[in-house]
Parts: sequence; C-alpha cells; structure tokens
Amino acid sequence: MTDVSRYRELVDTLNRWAKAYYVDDNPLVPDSEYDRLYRELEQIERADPSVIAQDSPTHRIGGAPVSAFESVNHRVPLMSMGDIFNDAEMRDFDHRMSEFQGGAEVEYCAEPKLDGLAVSLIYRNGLLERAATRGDGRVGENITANARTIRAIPLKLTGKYPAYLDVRGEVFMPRDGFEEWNKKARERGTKPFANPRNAAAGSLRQLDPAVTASRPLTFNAYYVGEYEGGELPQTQYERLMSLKEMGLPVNPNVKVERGERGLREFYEDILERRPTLNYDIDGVVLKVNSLSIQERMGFTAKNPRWAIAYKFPPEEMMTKLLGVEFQVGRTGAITPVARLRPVYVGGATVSSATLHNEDEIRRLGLKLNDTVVVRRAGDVIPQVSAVVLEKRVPSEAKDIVFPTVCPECGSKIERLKGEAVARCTGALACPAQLREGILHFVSRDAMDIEGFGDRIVEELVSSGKIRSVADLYHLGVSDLASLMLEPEKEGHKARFLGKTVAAKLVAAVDKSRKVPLNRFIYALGIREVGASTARTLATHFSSLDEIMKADLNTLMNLPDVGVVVAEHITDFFREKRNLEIIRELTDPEDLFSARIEITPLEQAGGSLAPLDGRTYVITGTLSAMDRNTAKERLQALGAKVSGSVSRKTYAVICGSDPGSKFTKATELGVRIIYEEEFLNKLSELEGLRGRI
Ligand code: 9MJ
Repeated sequence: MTDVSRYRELVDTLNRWAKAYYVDDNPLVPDSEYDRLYRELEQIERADPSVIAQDSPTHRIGGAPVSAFESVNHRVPLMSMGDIFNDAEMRDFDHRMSEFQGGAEVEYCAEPKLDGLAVSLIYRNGLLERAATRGDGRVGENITANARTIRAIPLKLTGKYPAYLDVRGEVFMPRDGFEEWNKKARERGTKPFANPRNAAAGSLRQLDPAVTASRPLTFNAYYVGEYEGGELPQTQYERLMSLKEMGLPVNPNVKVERGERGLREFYEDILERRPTLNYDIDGVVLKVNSLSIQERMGFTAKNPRWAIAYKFPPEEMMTKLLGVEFQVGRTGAITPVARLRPVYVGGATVSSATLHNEDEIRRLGLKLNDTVVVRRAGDVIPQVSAVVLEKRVPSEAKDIVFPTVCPECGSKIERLKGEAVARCTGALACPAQLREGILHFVSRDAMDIEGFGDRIVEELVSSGKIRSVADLYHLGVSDLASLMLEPEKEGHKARFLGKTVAAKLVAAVDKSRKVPLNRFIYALGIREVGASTARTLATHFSSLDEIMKADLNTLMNLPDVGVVVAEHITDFFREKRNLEIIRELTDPEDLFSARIEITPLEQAGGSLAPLDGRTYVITGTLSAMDRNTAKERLQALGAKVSGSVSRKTYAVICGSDPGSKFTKATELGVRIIYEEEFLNKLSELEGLRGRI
C-alpha cells in the first residue's frame, strides 16, 4: 500500500526546497538531504505510478525563472541528467549502453561534474549574442549583461566556428576566489557565501552587472546544444576540443575512456584528485562519445539515455551542534569552535568546525542543539555553512553565550571597534597565547625547531618550565626527559618523554641558534606579519635593529605593507615585554641570553638573485611540489610572488586546472610558464648556486 500522506509530504517539502534553491539562491538543506528525499519519492512513484502528482518534482528539470530578468526560450532545452551513486549502478549503465551497440565495448567521454550554474551561450557569427540560465530547462533568464563580465567567456570566438552556436557549460567560482571573498566578507562584517555554487548562482543572478563583475567567476564549456552553418566533429570529445580551439575554456580533465573499467578508473582518479582541484565538483559525467549513437539513443521523458552523472560522496552534510568551545590563539583571538555530532563529509569524519567569530554566529542565527550544514572541501578546514531552521526544535535551541573573560586565564576579553575578532587581554600571562606563540616560534617557516608538538609545548607551559620563547634555550635534557606525556590511567603507568627524545630536542633548539633575519622576524609572531612580509622587512633593512627603529612612514612605504601592518610592527617593538624577550634571545653580551646569531636574509639580493625584481604568480596545481614550496623557491631566487595578475606580472606559473589568474594572464598578454618548463628553469637557476 502506498503511503499517500508521506508521498504528499515529500512532494511539498521537495518543492519548497527546490524553490529556495533555484529561485531564492538560498538552499534550506544540503544537496545530500534533498537527494535522499528525492530518491525516496522516486521509489514510491516507481512502485505505484498511479500516485504521481501533477506537481511532483520528478516532472521538472530545474526551478521556475524569476521575473526580474527577461525570460528566454531555449530552442533546444537544457537537459538534466540522471544520477547514480555506486559501482553497481555504473555497471548497469555501461551494460545498457553496450547492449544498444550489440554488446560491443563502449567509448565514452568522461568529464568532471562541475558544481555551479548551467548556462547556454549563443554565438552568432562568432559574437556572443545571448547568455541565459537553465531555468526550468525550457525557459531561462536572460543574463547576457552579467555573462559579459566573466573573463573566461569569450565575447568573440576565434578560429573556425559555426555561424550559429548554442554552447552549454557551467559558470562557477573557483575555490581560491570563494575563500578569499568570504575572508573579506567576514572582515567587513557582511554575509559570506555558504558554498561556491551558491556564490556563483547569487553572483550571476544580480540585476546590476557591476556586482557580477566584482565576483571571481569563471566558465567551462561542456556541450553543444545546437549549431548551424558550419561543421563540428562527430564525437563529444573532439567537439570539446574544437570548442577549445574557438577560445571557449574546456575542463582539462576530460578524457576518452573505454568500457566499465575505464569509467571506474576515471571516477576513482578524479575522486582522488578532488581535494587538489581549485573548484568544486560533485561527481563525474559519463557520456557516450559518438554523437550518432547519442542521436539514435535519444531521451527519456527527462534525461538523455546516453549520459549519466556518477555522484561523489557529498562535501556538505547535516549534523547536530552539540556545543561551542572558545579557543584562544597566539594573538589572543578568541575563536568559537563548533563541537559536532561526528559526520562523514568530504572524505573525513568531522567532529568540530570553526565558527570564525561572534558576528558569524549571529549571521548564521546559530543556537545550541541546532541542525547545521557542515562543509569540508579540499584541504580547507571544516566550516558550519548554514543552520537548517527546518529541523530546529524550539524547546531545545539555546542561545550561544560569548564569554567575557578568557576561558584559559580569566583575563578580560576585549573587542576593538571595527574589528571582527575579540581578544584575550592576558597576553603572555595567558597560557593559551604562550602555547600558541611557542608553537609558532618553533614552526617550519619560523625557527624550524623540530620535535616540539602540541602535547610537549602544553606540558612545558602548564608545568611552568617555560614562560617565554627565550626559555626554550635554557631547557636541559633532564627538564625535558621528565615531561609527562600521558598520566597514569586504568592500570597503565604514566608515560614520560625520556632522555633520548629530550636530547634530540635540545640539539634541535641548539641548531636554531643561527637564523636568517627574515625567519627570526616571522618567528616573533608580530600580528599580520607572515613569512612574506617578514621577508620584505629583511630585504629592505639590513638588521633587526633597523627594523626595530623604523617609523610608521618608512614601513608604510614598503611593498605590501599597509597602515595596519605598519602599526602592528611599531606597536610590537614599543612593548617592553617584547623588547625584553628579544634581548633574552639575542644579546651577545649577556651570558644568560640565548645568543641567537641573526644572519642576513636567506639568499642575498643583488647579482646573487637571478630573479630579482620579477613578480611571479602561481595558478593551478603543481604536481611536483605544493604552492608554498614553489613560492619559497622562487623567493629564494629573489623573485616576488604575488596572488594576483597585473600588467606588472613577469610570468604566471601554470599547473593543472589553472584558475582565473590564467585567463587574466592570457588577456593581459602576460607570459605563461607551464610546470615542466618551470621545474627545468628552477633547477637550472638553483644549480647556479650549488643547490638541487
Ligand atoms: C557538468 N556539470 O560538469 C554536462 N556537466 O552535458 C558536464 N554537465 C552536461 N556535462 C550535457 N561536464 C548536459 C549537461
């Protein structure tokens, strides 16, 4: 017996969610939850077709277009695609395709499934005539003015193209652009985007094209809807390559694969590389490669028979907020951290997520015991991206109270005007700040003292063995050997660090007594002085003394140093306690000081720095090293590495899946160096000074 009331509930709920998603750009639940109910609905309809309601969401492709934009008819509808979730379903798909071809092995075009907004672009005589959203598949919104602001969408095609071309593709926001945008939004106190897909949808459907223009959007083409007056190749893959020739960006990871095995390999390869891509994907799209077979197979009521979307496990999931803890950082910044009911998302089990600051909690409208959406994509730390108000139980929802005193040291918490963060005023009297300060001091880009992990540093601070970073240099083997790593518990004896490890730590501390100026500056942990600013300081001043004496104006004249950073620097060197620690670390006259010897900037400038004066930008994923390493190696050769492309950029280093920087470079005519050439050049230049 069909449960008709459950069926009705599913239809109503899914329709409400779909409207929020498509029309309001404001999803109420994560996709995974929508998919779950949608599948339940499909199952009921399959078992008992007599129940199918007129307004069932299985009968429509997308959402209704909103009225603010002009409505446009798609001559050829934008299709939606059936989806599958496991290997067995993929095998069925391949069997169906193979059966159609008399049991032969099938050739596919396999593509990553981009998670943005589908659009149709019409080019007439090579000129962009109209851009439209998918809408419900037949009627979309005219967003031509907005699309024209997206650099990746060519206004004019190049090479050979049909006189009329309706090309389909996805507008999306690369992850780096999304993260950067949200970081700024949080600093400004404006609403961050929940995820890159919402960001793309919200940005594209802006009535003012200037707003769209300010958003880091990009585009990939993946299908030809219709064409006239010209020839196009007769396989999907070759068609994509010809679109590329016309100047339309095509995803670099599309591939021809054969049979079920090829499809599985593709799925697994893309799934593995998913965290390294600079854009969100929610699966792979598998298309029969031959256009003539596609035509013969045709469509069901809703979907093409010759293609399927194989979905990945979701990067957004619902879970429950069990509590909020307040962590204290190196500079005293108080960060609220959500304790969550553990949930598997984006390839890992997540039980906590950052909430950034007090404003963020307010913006989310978050209460204890709420159901929340957790997002974990790429190597970004998990975030709470939304509250699922639908699931709130009013009697359980409790306000989150922001502390007024530091949870670690009891000092007052202060929030300065115009700042998004609240800070503990306890400074080094606060064990949390001391702990974090030490962890920063010993870190790889700072003094690079190996072996001091969270647990050891926590024990050193709580046992009172160190009260400042300078005390690290007075630790003896016996001080360290007696540190307790685990207390006695359930019949197990307590565990101590022991002499061997202790001796290694002492040796590591000792080794750091000679350090380049830039690292020392960075290690001090001056607010907003990262490794790159520290390098700038060490380049422009020849000694620590000079930096300490520099005034605001001199500092502000340095590249990349604004008034805020300059003030942090002068404030830092005015603080008595900081001067005392610097003296304890470096004073050569004082027998009790650590007598750290500060050497000049790593790799001196002048003729020794072959890339001196050149600015590079890195985009995409390098296979041989991470971006940080590439940046450091370039800097070691005297180059400047910047985050954005301008006419002043000397060259853009390009890995796989380059982002918007690549497009910008092409537009500005900035030189592009691909990874292979980059690696050759790098080792050649480094070889000049006897390095690898
Ligand atoms: C996405 N979303 O990446 C298609 N898609 O092809 C790819 N979508 C598609 N192809 C025909 N790679 C209709 C939709």
